[in-house]
Amino acid sequence: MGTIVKDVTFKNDIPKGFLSDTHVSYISTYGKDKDDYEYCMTEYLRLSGIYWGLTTLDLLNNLDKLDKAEIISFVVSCQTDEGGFSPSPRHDCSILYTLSAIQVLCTYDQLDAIDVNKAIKYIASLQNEDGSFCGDVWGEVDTRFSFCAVASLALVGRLWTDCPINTKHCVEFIVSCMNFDGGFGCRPGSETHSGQVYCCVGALSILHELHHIDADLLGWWLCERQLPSGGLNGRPEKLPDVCYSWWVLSSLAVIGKMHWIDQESLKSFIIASQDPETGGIADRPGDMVDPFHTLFGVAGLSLMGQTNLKKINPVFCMPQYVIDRLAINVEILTI
Ligand code: GRG
Repeated sequence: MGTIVKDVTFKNDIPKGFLSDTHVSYISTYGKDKDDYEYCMTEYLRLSGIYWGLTTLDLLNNLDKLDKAEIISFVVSCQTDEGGFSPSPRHDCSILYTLSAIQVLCTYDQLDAIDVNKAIKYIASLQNEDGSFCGDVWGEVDTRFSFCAVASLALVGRLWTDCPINTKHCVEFIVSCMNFDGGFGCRPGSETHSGQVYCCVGALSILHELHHIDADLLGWWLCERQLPSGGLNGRPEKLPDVCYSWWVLSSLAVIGKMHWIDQESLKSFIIASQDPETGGIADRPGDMVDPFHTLFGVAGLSLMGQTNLKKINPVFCMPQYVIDRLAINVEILTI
């Protein structure tokens, strides 16, 4: 008996090309009806949703389809007394939405609209003695939050000048989450997961500490994520999902191993996950689309050089021109 691979098969009626215009229309009309059930049910992640939609439209060269003034005033309304950002007004703040707020404002070059110093103090207040970060006042520790802290501080220009966190301890904590397979988990001893790999590789890249990584070993583990359908999974024995086109591929890009996977079959998987009627991209072919998977599908295609898409930065998941404007230099390993 051969190995049983959990994977998906394509039906005959899948889209053949990249449906740029339908994605512009899907994202630019998303949330226009504030009473829409799906829109109401996603209030708890709205600010990240705005980042996903705005970044997608920018990559698709259609940022002007959004109401910039309305978005900036919404972001401003999400800053709480603690200095951090909540996903929507009247929710608790967390470091996740603080990063999203900063990403949105940096894209619009409007950081001055918020109290940046208060946000910086909030981020620094979440660091623990061992260098790890809590996500919010409730205390959960996760390497995602280390990435959010480092990326936010880099974007507001406070990582290398007047840095309010202990970066040495931050790096030590991230390195303590590295596993025998070259990957990273949420905390020391936790299973490697591609999402956490993205966060740890990204944070180390921003901090210019990639020498801690075994690029060959990690590159091998990341390439093992590709299934016969061309799609990537987040860890062994799991189904492929378009969002890993970002978490896995961007990590490979940072460690200089993107050419190790079959990019043509990954492109086909993303293309097959589009909905030609509504626009947008789903987690896998035939499923319902959403703004999260639409961004990470489009971002993956941008990394692979899809024409008519702006170039994306593999660490910040933001258009490269924004990172250039901020003069941020991430570390990228060469082949
Ligand atoms: C700037 C893009 C960007 C992100 C900010 C929050 C964060 C930093 C990164 C999140 C990375 C992460 C953990 C991604 C994984 C998301 C995901 C689909 C998790 C699902 O996990 P499981 O276990 O799914 O439910 P699998 O696919 O393993 O079955």
